[in-house]
This record gives sequence, C-alpha cells and structure tokens, in this order.
Amino acid sequence: MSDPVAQSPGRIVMHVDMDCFFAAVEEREEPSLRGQPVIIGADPKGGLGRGIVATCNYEARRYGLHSAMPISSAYRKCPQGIYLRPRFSLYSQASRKVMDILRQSADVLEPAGIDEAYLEVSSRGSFPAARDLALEIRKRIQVEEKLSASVGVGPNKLIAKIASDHRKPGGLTVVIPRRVPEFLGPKGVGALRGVGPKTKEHLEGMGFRRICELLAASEAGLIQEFGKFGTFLWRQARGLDDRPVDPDWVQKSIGREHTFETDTADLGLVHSVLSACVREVHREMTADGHWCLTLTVKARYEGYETHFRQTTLKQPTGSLAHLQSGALALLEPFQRQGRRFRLIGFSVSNLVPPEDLLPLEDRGHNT
Ligand code: TTP
Ligand code: MG
Repeated sequence: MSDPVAQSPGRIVMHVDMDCFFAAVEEREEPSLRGQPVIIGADPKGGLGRGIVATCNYEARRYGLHSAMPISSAYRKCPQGIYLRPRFSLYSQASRKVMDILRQSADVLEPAGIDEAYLEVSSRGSFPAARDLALEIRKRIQVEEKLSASVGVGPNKLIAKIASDHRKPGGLTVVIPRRVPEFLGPKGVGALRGVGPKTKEHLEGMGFRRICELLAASEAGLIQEFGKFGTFLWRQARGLDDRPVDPDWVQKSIGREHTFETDTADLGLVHSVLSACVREVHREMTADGHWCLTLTVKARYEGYETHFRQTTLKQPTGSLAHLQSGALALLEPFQRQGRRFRLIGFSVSNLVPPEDLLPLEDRGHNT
C-alpha cells in the first residue's frame, strides 16, 4: 500500500500577471501601435513634461524605459515613442473580463491588483495538471481578450508570484516543491515580498545580495536587524509562505494625482486640479459600486517635499459632493503654508464593496 501523504502534492498556487497591461490594452484598441515603443503616462511635452511613466510596452523597455521613471527621461531616451495618456476605465473593464476568466478556473480567486491575481488550484491534484490549466488560461486570455499574460505555478503564493515574473512577457514557469531552492537561490533579495529599495540596500550592506546568500543569516540575526519582519525574511528565503489565497481581497485604494507644469502658488489652479482628480476617483470608485471611508490629499511642494493629510468618515460615502468638500477641507492647511505646489493628488481607501452597502434585509439573511 502506498502512503497517501507521500503521494499528496500539497498546495498548488498560480499567479497570473498581465504583460505591460495598460500598454497592451491600448495596442489592442489600436493595432497600428504594434511593434512601436508605446508609453502610457504623463504628456512628455517634447521633453519638458513633469509627470511619470505608468507603464510601457516591451519595445519601449529596450530603450531602458520603465514604470515610474520621469516622463522627461523617457522622452530623452526614446523621443520617437508613442506617448499616450492613461484611460483607466478601459483598463478596469479589461481587468474585470480577465478576472472573470480566471474565476472560472480557480478553486479560489484573489485579485491582487488591476492586472494580477492568485488562484488556489490545489484541486487539480498535480503540478503537470496545473501546468495544463495555466496553458489553457493563457490561451483563453489571448483568444478572448487579445491580451498577453505571464503565469507562475508553485507550492505557495510567494513562489507563484516570483515564477510569473521569471519569464516575462508570455511566460509560464512551474516550480515544483523540490526545485524551490534552486529556483529562488540565484534571485536578488529584491524579489522577496516586502523588500523595497531601502531594505534591499540594507540587506546588501549586510552582504546578502542573492537569496542563496541570505540562507546564511540566522533567524535571530535577522530579527535583531529587522524586528518581526526578520522572521518573515528568514522564512521567505527558504521558500516558505502559508498565506491563504484570499477571495475577500478588495482594491485598497483608488487615486489620481497631477504634477503641475511649473510649480504654482495659484490656489485657484490647485483647487480646480484637485477637483478634477476627485471627479475621476469618484467615477472609478462608483463604477464598481464601491463607497469609501477614508479620504487622502497628497501635496508635493517645490523641492519635492511631500505631505499627506487624511480623514476617516463615520459612515461610508459614495457622494461626489462629500468627496469634494472633504478634499477641500484637507487641502486647507496646505494652502496656508504659502508655498508653491509641484503636485496635488487625491485618493480614497477603506473601500466598502456594494454587498456591504445593502440593508441587512436585502442580503438574504432573512430566508
Ligand atoms: P505591473 O504588472 O507592475 O506592470 P505591467 O503589467 O505594465 O508590466 P509587466 O509586463 O512587467 O507586468 O503593473 C500593472 C499596471 O499598473 C501597469 O500596466 C500600469 C500600472 N502601473 C502604474 O500606473 N504605475 C506603476 O508604477 C506601476 C508599476 C504600474
Ligand atoms: Mg503586469
């Protein structure tokens, strides 16, 4: 008799991440863009524009362009690129369609951002079966949505996510449990969850550039250096991650911001730009039926000094008038500073999904 435990493959988790998502949607809408470098973000204004790149397609990446770089640097590296302003409603629509496809194939689906999701697929029973499913999903997204995705499969969320990024674009990487150490080892410590530029620098300063090097660190040593996060790092370096795929994930925030062409002390202009940001955020929030509890205004002064002010309401709101008056109240102390603004922005968080807004008797609890 064989041992059922030894035969059990344990957990199988998939992570799907769309390739250069905003740019890919634009290319789908306008096929003549294909093959050219396409950049989504602020207006480059012939190299004088002051915003940033949201994303760009892989042709543009060959010129060294990437997300979050100043649009002026992007323009210097690639003046012949096609520069487009983002059309968020189009991207949310495409995102919803992709999530619908994924939901049909998952035991549990956790959308983890506009263009990525985790799928619990343990019920498929084996890694080869999960691989077949991944191929099928990638094909459906291509055929039905004309978009390209990269997929990672592994024994948990951490490995699945790193695997989906392993061979972009259009990649499929399956990491079976036995292969986890050789897969993770050569990767930079920046691939681990929660390791941003600062922590990465800190770890590299301690002599840990690659994950295999981090294996030499003791858990106690990492705790001493990073507090509780140390344990998390120690576990991640070993490929350990027991977070469940969580279907209750909700988008954490919706925001818009605007960088002025020149730093400005014109409060009328700051008001009207903030108000336009509020309108766009409101439109996106209510398109999904969400309301929100927390409002945040972000102000960046000349010289890049950045501040946030935030308020949390007692009741969720979906009213544009509430958001507008809330944003203005938050802006007020900023304008008393008498300084010039470089950027103004608005976001909502603590989003409340539509089903939580229904009165109790409509939720089906009374049957
Ligand atoms: P990502 O998945 O990080 O990037 P991507 O899909 O464009 O490219 P990749 O093929 O490497 O996955 O982000 C998804 C979308 O989120 C992206 O298309 C645009 C948006 N985004 C921003 O607006 N600003 C940012 O800084 C980043 C990283 C993404
Ligand atoms: Mg992506």
